[in-house]
Amino acid sequence: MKLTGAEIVLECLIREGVEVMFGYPGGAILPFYDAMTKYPQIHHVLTRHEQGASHMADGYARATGKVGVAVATSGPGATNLVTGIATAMMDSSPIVCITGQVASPAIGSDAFQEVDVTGVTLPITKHSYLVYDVEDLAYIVREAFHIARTGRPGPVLIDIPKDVQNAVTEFEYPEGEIYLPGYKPPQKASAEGIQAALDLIQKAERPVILAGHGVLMSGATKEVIEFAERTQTPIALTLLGKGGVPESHPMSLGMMGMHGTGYANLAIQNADLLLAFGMRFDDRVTGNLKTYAPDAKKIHIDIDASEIHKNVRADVPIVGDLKTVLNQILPALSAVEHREWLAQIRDWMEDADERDIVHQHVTNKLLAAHVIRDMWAATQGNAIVVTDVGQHQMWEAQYYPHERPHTLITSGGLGTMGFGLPAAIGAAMGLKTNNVWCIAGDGGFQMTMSELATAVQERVPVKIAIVNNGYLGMVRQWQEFFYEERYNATPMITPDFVKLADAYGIPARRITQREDVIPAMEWADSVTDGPVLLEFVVEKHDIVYPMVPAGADLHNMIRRPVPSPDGL
Ligand SMILES: Cc1ncc(C[n+]2csc(CCOP(=O)(O)OP(=O)(O)O)c2C)c(N)n1
Repeated sequence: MKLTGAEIVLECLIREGVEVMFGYPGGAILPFYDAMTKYPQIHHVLTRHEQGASHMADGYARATGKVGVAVATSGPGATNLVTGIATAMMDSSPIVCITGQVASPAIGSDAFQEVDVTGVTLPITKHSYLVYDVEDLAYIVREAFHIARTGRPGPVLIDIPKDVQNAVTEFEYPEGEIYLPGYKPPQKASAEGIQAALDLIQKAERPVILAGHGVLMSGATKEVIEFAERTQTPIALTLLGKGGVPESHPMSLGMMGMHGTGYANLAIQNADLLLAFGMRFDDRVTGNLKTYAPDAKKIHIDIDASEIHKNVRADVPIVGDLKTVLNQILPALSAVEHREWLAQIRDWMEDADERDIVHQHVTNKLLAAHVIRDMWAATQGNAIVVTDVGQHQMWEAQYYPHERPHTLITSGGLGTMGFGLPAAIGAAMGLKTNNVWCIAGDGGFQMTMSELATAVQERVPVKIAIVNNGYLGMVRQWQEFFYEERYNATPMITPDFVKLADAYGIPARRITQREDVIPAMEWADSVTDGPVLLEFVVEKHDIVYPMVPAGADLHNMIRRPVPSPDGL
């Protein structure tokens, strides 16, 4: 059958199982938008900004495990996708971005709305294509989805000149194996690697598992728990590893790193073996690399060979899919006890008042940590939470324990403000649920709040909680600690968020007292036919404790001071 390039792309998207795509039209992508009218089985969501489209595709991908699709025109449309692409790259989220490009004879002439977007995104995509020949399109789309979702997932960009979208050719879907000799994601570990790991595991007296995003990506939750239980090894989670292991599990130490639990960080610093499962030793997790876990041997299992030895030298490096590798290790793993080690960690836990919400008790002020803890109670810990970036994100990580994979969606690697609302819309659309809560700061929310209109237009029942402290809170915290309280450019006025919501036709409430938090949550829960917004006006000068200052030793945490009479 003879089809245009644009139609070929859509035919391929259908075969890839794409049901929804997020985008914004423009001249260079118009043939594709016109062809969409013949393919109503794929729903197109018109965002209000292309950044919203790439974050929505990302949120959709992280929530569903499927590939998210974002579409934009050439030039400014394509560059507006960039932050979302970089965010997806840093957090290994599989998205495919389709961009229009000026007609191929005009490429390189500074034509209207021409940007070399494959050049711009080269370092922030897993792979990118500029398609010159309509004959290549079908295979390229197939290959792009394959690359996005296999191995270590990530974003792939396909840039299609307008003439290639219009060109007509015979369409035949390329069946059969994808032939990519230079791209063979590893699966199994070598027998020697497994043996070397087993030797270290059996010898260890103070082991700690570092569970990262890879646990969720490879679906290795069951295997990690089995490993931890049989070897009595405590588990510290990275931010993106949250949900990979139930935080109520007796072996869970909660989150590690800059705002992690004191006892997770102390356990890591005192360990004699670190088992890094699908994590990449990010600087927010390690602190000062020179003093990081000085006595620990390291077993590092990761599907991406380039992560091995990148930040921390591994004694036993294993490149492979975590679930597959753990299934190689488990049959040979005998039960061990670590009584003294676990008793020591329990002592540290008892000492850890930084997570103890009781110490934050104040009667006349609403604290963000209390809001998050009450949200956890009201949702019985069962919501899919999508956060923005800042203090509220860290309080979420500390006070909203997650029991299941893919129930926390957050920008970890890039720390992208503005991620929350669009990613939550993508997640809610993908999961077709009204159980998605977006938690955003007043700063980050204002970056992409134009997507409220998208949520209304699509009647997405996303629940939005703005934690309004009148500041760029996390930066204010750094200014308080490290810049002698010079609060330059961090106090910020906000619109009246309740009126703003009203302008969009979104039901909304403002909450200023703790006793109103749970009733407001219950009210929000009753709104199911579109978005709903709660604005929590919280204490302005609050601090996320504990904090390992950037580059400091992991055990040198700034802890919560003894509470003053008003509790702060
Ligand atoms: C796009 C972007 N710009 C700047 C930053 C730096 N930054 C990190 S946290 C933060 C403050 C966030 O403030 P807000 O959204 O109000 O949340 P809060 O920290 O108060 O919870 C800033 C500016 C960032 N992470 N992303």
